Amino acid sequence: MLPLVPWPTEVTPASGPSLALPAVRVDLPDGLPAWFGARVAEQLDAAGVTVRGHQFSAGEASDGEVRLTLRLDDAAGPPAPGTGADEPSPERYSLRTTDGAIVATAAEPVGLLHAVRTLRQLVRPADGTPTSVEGTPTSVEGGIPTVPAVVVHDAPRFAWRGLSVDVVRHWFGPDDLRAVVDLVGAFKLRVLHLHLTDDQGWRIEIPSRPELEKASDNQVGGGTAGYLTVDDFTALQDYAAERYVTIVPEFDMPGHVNAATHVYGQLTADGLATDAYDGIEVGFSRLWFDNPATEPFLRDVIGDLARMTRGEWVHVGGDEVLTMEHEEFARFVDLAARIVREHGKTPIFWQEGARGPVEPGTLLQYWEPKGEEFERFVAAADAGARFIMSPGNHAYLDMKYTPEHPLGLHWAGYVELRDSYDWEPTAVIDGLPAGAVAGVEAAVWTETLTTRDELFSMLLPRLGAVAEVAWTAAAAKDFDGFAARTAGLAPAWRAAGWTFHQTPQVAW
Ligand code: TNX
Repeated sequence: MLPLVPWPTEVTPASGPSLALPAVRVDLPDGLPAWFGARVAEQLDAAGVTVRGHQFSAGEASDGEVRLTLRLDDAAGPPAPGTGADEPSPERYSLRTTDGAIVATAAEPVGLLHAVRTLRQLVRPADGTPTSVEGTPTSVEGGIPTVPAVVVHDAPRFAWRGLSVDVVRHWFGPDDLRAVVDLVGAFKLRVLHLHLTDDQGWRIEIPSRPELEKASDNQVGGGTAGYLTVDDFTALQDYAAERYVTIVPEFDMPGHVNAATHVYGQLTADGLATDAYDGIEVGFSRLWFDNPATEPFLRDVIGDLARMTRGEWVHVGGDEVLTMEHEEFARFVDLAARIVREHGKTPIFWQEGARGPVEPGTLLQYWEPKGEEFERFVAAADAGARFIMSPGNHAYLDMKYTPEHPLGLHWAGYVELRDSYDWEPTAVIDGLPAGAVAGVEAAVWTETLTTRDELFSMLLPRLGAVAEVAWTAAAAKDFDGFAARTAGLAPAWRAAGWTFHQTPQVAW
C-alpha cells in the first residue's frame, strides 16, 4: 500500500528493490525561484532524509548519496484525466524512483513541488512505517529511509482546489495560518480562502479605514482576538506563494457586517452604531444600498483588499442576507463585482451572487442545496459564471462527524469521512454543465472551534478526502483504498504535530 493522498493519475510499481536513501543530493534546473531548493529540503527533512546541498547542475553524486534530479520539460506528464479538457494541466508531473536514482519532471515549477510532495509521502523509515506530508522534521532512528521503486504520472482533475477558513468566529493568527498552509500544500491544494469579516469581528487592516481595528478584539463567546496587519497579510501571502498556494481574502457583504456597523454608525439605517456581537446567529446584519456612506465604504475596503492581494481573486461574500429585497441585493452584487473588476481582480460570491447580474468569469461558491435556485445557477453558468463546489453535506468540515462528536455544528448533517469522500462535484447542481465546475473547496467555520488542535481535528482526515475529490479522476476513486492510505499518513501527521480525529472508518 502506497500512502498517497490524493491518489495520482497513474502509479506503476517498477521491478527492482526499494531505493535506500542514506542521503540525497538535489539537482535543480535553471528557471526555478531562489527559494525552491529550501522547499525541497524541507520536504525531505520532514521525511527523515538527509539532504546534501541543493545546487544547480550538481556534479556526480558521491558515495552514499542518491541523486534527485528535478527537470522542467514542456512535454512532461499525461493530459488532464477524465475531464475532457483539451489542455493538459500546467500542474502535471512525473516521478520515477527506479535504477538507483530519483527523477522528477514537470512542465512548471509547481509540478516539481507536487512531485517532491509525492516523493515525501512515498518515503518510509527503515522500520517500514511510512513518514510523509509536510510539517516539522522527523528524525528516523536506527535505519536508512527507503523509497519503493515506482513510476508516477500525475495531473489534477480540477484547477481550483481549496480550503476556506473562518478566522472571525474564532481568531486564528499567522502561526496557525502558516500551519494551515503547510497542510493545504501537503494535499496539493492551491487556494487558502480566508473569511476575514463577519458579525463578530474584523480581521484585516484596511489602511483607508483604520478604525476597523476597533472591531478586531471580539469573537464568539467574547475574549481577546486579533487581526492581520497589512504586513502580516503580506508575509502570509509570501509564505503561501512559496508553496504555490494563493490566499483569497473574503470581505463578506451586504450581510454579515455587524463588525463594520459596530465601528461605523453611519452605515446603519438610524445612524447608530450597533453593539458588538459574540453569538452565533446569522442573517441579522446588513448594509443599505441607498445610504450615502455605503458605496464609499465598499470602495475603500475592496480597493485596499485588491491592492494588498497578490492573487487574481477577491471574495465579496453575499451569503445569508435574510432581511433584504431581491432588487437591492442585486444592486450590491453588481456594485461589488464592478469595484473588484475595476481593480483588475475577479469577483467571487457565495452562491447567492447568482441572484444578481453575472459577468463572464465570475466565480460562484455553491454551499447549500436550494432546489429552487438550481435554474438560476444554470442560467448564471450560461452567462459565463463558473462554480466552486463546497456542498455543506460533504465539504463543510465544521459539521460534526457523528451526533456524538463534541465539536462542530450539524445544520448540513453529519459529515463522516466517507461523506466527505463519496460525492461527485459535477452532479451536485442538476443541469449544470460539467465545464462550469471550476473545482472544489472545503470550508471550516469556527463557531465551535477555539484552538489549533480543535481546528486540525476537524480538517484531518476529511481534508484529504476533499482533496482527492478535487484531484483524482472520478473513476479512480475508491473509499476503502483511500481509508487505508489515510492510515498510512497518520505517523507523519503525528510527527508534524497535526491533531486528527480517529474516525472508526479508518483502521489507524
Ligand atoms: C453558513 S456557508 C454560513 C456561515 C456559517 C456556517 C456554519 C455560508 C456561506 N454561511 O456564516 O458560519 O453556515 O456552518
